[in-house]
Amino acid sequence: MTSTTDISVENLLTDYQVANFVINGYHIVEPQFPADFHSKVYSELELLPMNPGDEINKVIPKIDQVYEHPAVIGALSSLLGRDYTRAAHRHCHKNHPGTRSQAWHQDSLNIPTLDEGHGRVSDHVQSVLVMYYPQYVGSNMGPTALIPGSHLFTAAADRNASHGNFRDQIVAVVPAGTVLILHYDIWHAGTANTSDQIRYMVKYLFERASESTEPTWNHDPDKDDHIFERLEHDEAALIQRSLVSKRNYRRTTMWNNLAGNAGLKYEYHDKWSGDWPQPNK
Ligand SMILES: O=C(O)CCC(=O)C(=O)O
Repeated sequence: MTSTTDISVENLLTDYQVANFVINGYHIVEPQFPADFHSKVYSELELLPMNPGDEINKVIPKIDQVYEHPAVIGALSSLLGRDYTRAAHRHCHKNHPGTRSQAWHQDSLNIPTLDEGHGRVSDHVQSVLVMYYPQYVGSNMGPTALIPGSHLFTAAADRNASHGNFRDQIVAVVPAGTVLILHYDIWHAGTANTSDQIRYMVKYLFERASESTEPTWNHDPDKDDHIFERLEHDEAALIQRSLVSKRNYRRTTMWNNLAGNAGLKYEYHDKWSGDWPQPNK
């Protein structure tokens, strides 16, 4: 759990960044460390004789410093509230050269009988995955792929898992030390490592502990109209037209759940009336 003394205002997200997260389901932080910090983490990872699982932070305590960096704390406080907690589960992915792509998946299991925190929550941010890459990840080094906006859909078929590429998917080609925060429900996958270098990625999970009564980021109520416009119109990955209203409703509900009493007013309107579509020339 964080204490408010760890949180500095300049590290909190802006309205624009929180809207990006609601729309796309991810946010990237590049915490600043001394030049050799991440290469030292990489060297320590290379020395591990086995995967320590949840104990990765005990074996390499430097990794906790990444997750406790003020820039990461600021982003997590903005998305999960200031009293967010760190889950006991952690995992280090070691992708050797030759590792094949993972199947697309959501980490949330959506099994109602499991403890709270394992269901899908398409209108809130209850949990996030936080992935740390101690080395530069090039496009051939097994970057994490994700489908922007896919955290908002509960009806995505399990057979998505057997698909290859999706239109509008993105891959996280990132500098050493990047921290990628993902909504727990987003569809993602590790991709093939066709390089000659090992790609490490360490994953922690963080959870919301309480409902926010006000925005926990740098909120400016004067931006509300602009934010509402973005939630209504910004594309993440292209979807079928009839799903747009459901998506937008979930976006606004997610924003409002984060914003507590400073929520936006959602009103359904028929945006399809008006000019007929024009024939393609
Ligand atoms: O290795 C990766 O980039 C992704 C791993 C992953 O999908 C996961 O930890 O859930």
